[in-house]
Amino acid sequence: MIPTITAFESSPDRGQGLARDMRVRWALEEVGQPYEVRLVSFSAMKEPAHRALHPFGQIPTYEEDGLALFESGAIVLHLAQHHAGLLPDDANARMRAIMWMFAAINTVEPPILDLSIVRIVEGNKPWAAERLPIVADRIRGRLLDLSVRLGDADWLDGAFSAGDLMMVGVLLRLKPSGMLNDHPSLAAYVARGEARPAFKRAFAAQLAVFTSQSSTA
Ligand code: GTB
Repeated sequence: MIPTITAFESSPDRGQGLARDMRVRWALEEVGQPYEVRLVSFSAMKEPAHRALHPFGQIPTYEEDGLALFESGAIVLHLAQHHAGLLPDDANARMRAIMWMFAAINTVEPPILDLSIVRIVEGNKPWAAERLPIVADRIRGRLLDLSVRLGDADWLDGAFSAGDLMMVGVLLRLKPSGMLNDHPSLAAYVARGEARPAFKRAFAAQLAVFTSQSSTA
């Protein structure tokens, strides 16, 4: 059975690849697994039918045979465990790649999300101007530590893995801020991820959702 994922029907980022279905699409492309996409509106995401798949009423979700998953990290891990190409064979190296997936979504991503929240959701609060530099400093700290660990390596731990896929997916959200440019090695790391043919196919697929809508609007 071809798996089905869900994505935004109306992409708020206008197809820049910032929504989390991008990571799932990228992983599917890396492992060569064809997939279908069901586009959901913001209101449909909150309906019981979608909440049965995703208790928090969000995208992405993943359905395949008897399995339904939510959480982009869990979906990418599932794909990496069931297909060759995203996790090393060696048990220790495999676990380290999974560790980097957790580091991406649990250590690096939270302050990056906070930056969006303080800018977009809390931007008109009287304390937003004070909070913004604090959040930005937390991001800078994470970027510095990550760049030190990456050093001059291409990827975080040997060959490209699901850990890199998640880390690049998280860092991409920072591109518009210019903060990555303080660390040329990290900017180059993200660019290496974006240069992968699987990334390009995934990016084009999610962009097509937006461009097809704007051409018929
Ligand atoms: N932890 C979950 C995961 O990793 O799968 C988080 C899922 C999530 O946040 N989904 C968002 C969603 O469905 C889309 S990705 N939001 C709708 C809602 O909560 O009602 C977050 C996102 C949205 C938009 C942009 N953008 O436009 O730039 C970027 C990222």
